[in-house]
Amino acid sequence: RKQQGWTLWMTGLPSAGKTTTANALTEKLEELGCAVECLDGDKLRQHIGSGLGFTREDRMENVRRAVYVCGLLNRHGVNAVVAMISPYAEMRAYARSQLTNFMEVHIDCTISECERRDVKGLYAKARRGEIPLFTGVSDVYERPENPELALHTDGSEVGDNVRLLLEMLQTRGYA
Ligand code: GGZ
Repeated sequence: RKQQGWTLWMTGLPSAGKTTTANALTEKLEELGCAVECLDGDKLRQHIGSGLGFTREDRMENVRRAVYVCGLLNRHGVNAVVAMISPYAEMRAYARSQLTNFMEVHIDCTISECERRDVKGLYAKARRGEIPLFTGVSDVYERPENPELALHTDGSEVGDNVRLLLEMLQTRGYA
């Protein structure tokens, strides 16, 4: 039987840098010969999230599906790097309860910096009142209270954050 994999779960505001950090880490891990899959909320919504919106229930269902996929991968020794807003403490606690070798990483960035980046122009739309449940503007983001790691993306380079993530994985014997 293969050894059980791990799941590294990145949570944070829209435009905080989850996707960038997750992709950079995944690339690095692949170079190191690690079996890893990156699951991005935005992509998951395109492929296995049809019909899901942004109500609490729909976000919970979105996370539930991601957790299920992570469980399948981990069971076969494939590790998972997840990048999802996952704004509610309850859904992150759910992920933690379902997965073994689970690590929660807060991709922390001030809302003003996220809003300045506004990768897809959604903050601007939300400010104009055009998105009723937009995380950080018209919907809550519950900051993680006890994440395994918190990374700042305003003022730190992606490469430095990847190094910190690798250190955490190595400390745990995961990489
Ligand atoms: C938050 C939204 C919303 C609303 C569309 N609230 O930065 P993006 O654009 O590419 O990634 C965000 C993505 C959020 O999907 P997640 O699956 O990560 O969210 S959750 O974990 O809460 O289920 C954003 C876009 O979808 N987007 N409308 N109202 N983000």
